[in-house]
Amino acid sequence: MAEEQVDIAIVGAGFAGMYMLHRARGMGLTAVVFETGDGVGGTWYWNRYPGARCDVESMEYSYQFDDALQQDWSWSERYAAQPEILRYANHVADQFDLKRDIRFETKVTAAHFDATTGRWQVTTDQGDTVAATHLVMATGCLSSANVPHFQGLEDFAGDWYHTGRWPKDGVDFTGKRVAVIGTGSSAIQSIPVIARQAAHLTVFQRTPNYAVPAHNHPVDPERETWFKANYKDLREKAKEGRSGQLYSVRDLPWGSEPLEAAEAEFAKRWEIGGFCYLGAYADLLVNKEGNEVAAEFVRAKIRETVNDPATADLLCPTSVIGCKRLCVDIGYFETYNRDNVSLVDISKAPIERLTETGLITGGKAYDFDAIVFATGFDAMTGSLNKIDIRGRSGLPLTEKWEAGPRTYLGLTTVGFPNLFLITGPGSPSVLTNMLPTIEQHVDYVSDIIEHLRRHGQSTIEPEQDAEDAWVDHVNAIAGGTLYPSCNSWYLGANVPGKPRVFMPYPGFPAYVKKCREIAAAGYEGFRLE
Ligand code: NA7
Repeated sequence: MAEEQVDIAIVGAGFAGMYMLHRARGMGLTAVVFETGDGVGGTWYWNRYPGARCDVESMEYSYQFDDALQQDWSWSERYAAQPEILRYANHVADQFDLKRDIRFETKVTAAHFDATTGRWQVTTDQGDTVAATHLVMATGCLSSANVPHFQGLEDFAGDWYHTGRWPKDGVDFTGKRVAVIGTGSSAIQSIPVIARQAAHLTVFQRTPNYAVPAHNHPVDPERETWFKANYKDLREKAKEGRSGQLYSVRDLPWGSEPLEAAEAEFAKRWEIGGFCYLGAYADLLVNKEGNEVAAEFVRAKIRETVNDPATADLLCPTSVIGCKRLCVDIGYFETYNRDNVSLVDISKAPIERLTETGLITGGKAYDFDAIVFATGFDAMTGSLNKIDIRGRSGLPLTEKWEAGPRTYLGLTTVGFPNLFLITGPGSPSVLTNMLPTIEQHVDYVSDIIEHLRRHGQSTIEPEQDAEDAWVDHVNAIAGGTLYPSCNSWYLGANVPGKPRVFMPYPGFPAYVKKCREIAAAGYEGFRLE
């Protein structure tokens, strides 16, 4: 049988893979998408845990490439819940007839660059072998679940779940003794919901996290009408924001107002809810003193909310606020006032092992019917590293990235021609609203492919100097902020043994400008052949 040939092989049918497929078709190219799940949606397909919700406002968390699409779709809440986002992903897939080119329940196991044909040989666990001119990794930043290797996990007789691999049919915790391990965003969203169902919920906390209220509510029809009438301008304005969102970030640096004014500003933003809290001053992620005042304001709110002072103390984070992604919560801290919820501090005595009936920490045994691992992801590189990707001369990507990911623009990497990483390490990605970021990357890749075709060229690969300079540039920017001061997944610090490298690029507008300049200069820093 003749080998299957396509112009573009795309890995992943989340928002990035779906849009890449749509653009490929628009350019008259053949494309195939491989997707492990049995449906579209990527992160929103897998993260079905109770309370899962986007922390970017729904009116902004959507595609903008098609005006009819954005006019047609209506969001029901300020912050959309996972089922609604998954419905949206399916709506887009159906509207643009995407599913016929997506191979579901098909995992890409290897992708090797064949220097003789100049093509990528892609193989899957379903026996596909496809030769593709371009390989687009739309594998997502938070898609490789991090289940810690707890000793004794296989002995546990109850049920266990990871928030990022939640069963499709849901889980009924009614009458059950449940443990949640972790207090990141997934835990902070799921704990209030699980607590309302379970007989008892015990939360095991290694590090407390900052959370600001979502003040979630149904979308006001008048606001929706206004938003849709002004979508074009609003989308453009959002792109001027450092995270590609509309929330207000004042130009003022910390210290430009008296302390009372600063506190009033934090209070005002707390009432608005969401990420705008950190926009009170332009430099809150640079200025330690300002950051500490912003942090202390949140701690005071925690102490005001949580009745038991010892529990409140444990819930108060001490790190820099915003150093880990700020959580946006609905009734999280209040949940600790319930009689059926307890908090166990494991910062000094980690979980020793799991047992048949539960787990042991600090020499004490706890019994459960179910355990929820809200332990996060091997972020940004995890899903790439799970695939046997080999570039020129058979170089494995894992080997090249042994000391941390190295890319040019977070999009390409030396030695791997025509390999494109959508929202890869070294691009703004997780520090932004993912939807516009994805569109910017997919459009950029599409422009590159068009450029190659127009000029009769077949491959693009970054120059070593350009890649080295980019890596240094990202490190220098991150190094000038407070981001590297805590053990976040941005740094890979949550996965034992992972190299500590700050992976996302802070600053969406500067990044987009740089991409444009590079393109205008004939793709400066790239070798086109
Ligand atoms: P996060 O934010 O990485 O949170 C994971 C949590 O799990 C965090 O509290 C971790 O504590 C904890 N954790 C991880 N491993 C362990 C072990 N071995 N023992 C105890 N506790 C552990 O993941 P989320 O899924 O909540 O959120 C990821 C992103 O998704 C979020 O930022 C949003 O953008 C959406 P630690 O802080 O490492 O001490």
